Amino acid sequence: MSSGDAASVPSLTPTPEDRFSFGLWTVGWRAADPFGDPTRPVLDPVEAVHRLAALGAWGVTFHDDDLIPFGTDEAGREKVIARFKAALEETGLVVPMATTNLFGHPVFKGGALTNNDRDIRRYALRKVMRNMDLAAELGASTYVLWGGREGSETDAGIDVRAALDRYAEGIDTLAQYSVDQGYGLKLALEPKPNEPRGDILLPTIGHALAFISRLDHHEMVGVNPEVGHEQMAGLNYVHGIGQALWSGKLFHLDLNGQRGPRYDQDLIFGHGDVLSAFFTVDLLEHGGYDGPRHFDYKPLRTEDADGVWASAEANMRSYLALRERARAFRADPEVQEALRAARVDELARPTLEPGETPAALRADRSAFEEFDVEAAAARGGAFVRLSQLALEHLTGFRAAGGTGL
Ligand code: GLT
Ligand code: MN
Ligand code: MN
Repeated sequence: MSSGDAASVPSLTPTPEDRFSFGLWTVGWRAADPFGDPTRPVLDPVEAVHRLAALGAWGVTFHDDDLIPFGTDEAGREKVIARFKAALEETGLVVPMATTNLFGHPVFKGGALTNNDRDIRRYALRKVMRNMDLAAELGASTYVLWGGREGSETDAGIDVRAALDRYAEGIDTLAQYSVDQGYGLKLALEPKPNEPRGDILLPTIGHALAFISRLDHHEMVGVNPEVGHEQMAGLNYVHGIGQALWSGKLFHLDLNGQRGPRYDQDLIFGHGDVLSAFFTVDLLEHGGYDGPRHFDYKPLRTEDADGVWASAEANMRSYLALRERARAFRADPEVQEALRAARVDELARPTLEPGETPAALRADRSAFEEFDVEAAAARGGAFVRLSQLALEHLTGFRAAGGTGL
């Protein structure tokens, strides 16, 4: 544990045990934006695998079209897959998750699984199934569905209830396909409020969880929440993934950075709201999440290839630095004392006594008639000290033993 002296400064060098994974579309982003052309050349997925492995990553994820360009014929597809598999074998990188591009081709401009055009919905399902076959073959356990084109720009053109019926039908069909094929793939829905559509269906973690509860195959469908997507909606990511964990639905996640409600920035993890990133890592490390630490970011458009690999490394170093700071925070006796002072532990105690009935509570005079409501109202919450201790740990001004530097 860090005590502040150079010899014991923890390493920020990632290893496969840290379970860091990256989408091929992240490091491979060519940086075209609505106002300008790409600033970087095409990145060979095989090179991406080698570079990520050399940096200490554990896994790589992909959309069908990231690996096999749209329209590639069957022979070409087989060749690409064989090269990719060889790179995985050489490096030991795993494929924990895969997903489908249901947003790039103009055919999906009006949606995929919820397109008004039934033939397009059937095409979209087939496109997903084809890549589920490959995901299973490569050993993935999670299949992500981001419905970026499921939505509308005008409320006149969409029947939301019918769209949700078709969305549910699509997800249940894919879940059934995984069962029928014996793939063992669980599905993870990724919420986003807007962009590229004016409004996207399942805009937040909460919407997605409510939707999942209505599915026939609800037990095999969870969420893949992205930091920036919740923050675009002005929501608290830590609370969002907290509720997903509480629901047993945090199947996977997309870590990145965002600076408030604006366009989807996909910054390096920690390069947006750093205090929220600290509490995100604290929750993941201490809240029972054991899935991949997956980064979904875009290397800045200003960067060349060196900048791309520096940014991949930066995501992992941010996570490791925050993990170390979160551990120091939890280990600090002053923090533990401050947590007790703020009664954080008391919230884990059920409000009713074991076996106490509503009628018994109704009859308990100490809970109401004799309760000193004014004294309770006058008690301070003691949250400021706790919050400041977190900031002082985050900024490195306190060491694990609880001493200021
Ligand atoms: C796209 C989107 C991401 C999703 C990817 C999965 S695609 O890049 O912006 O947030 O996670 O489909
Ligand atoms: Mn994402
Ligand atoms: Mn994003």
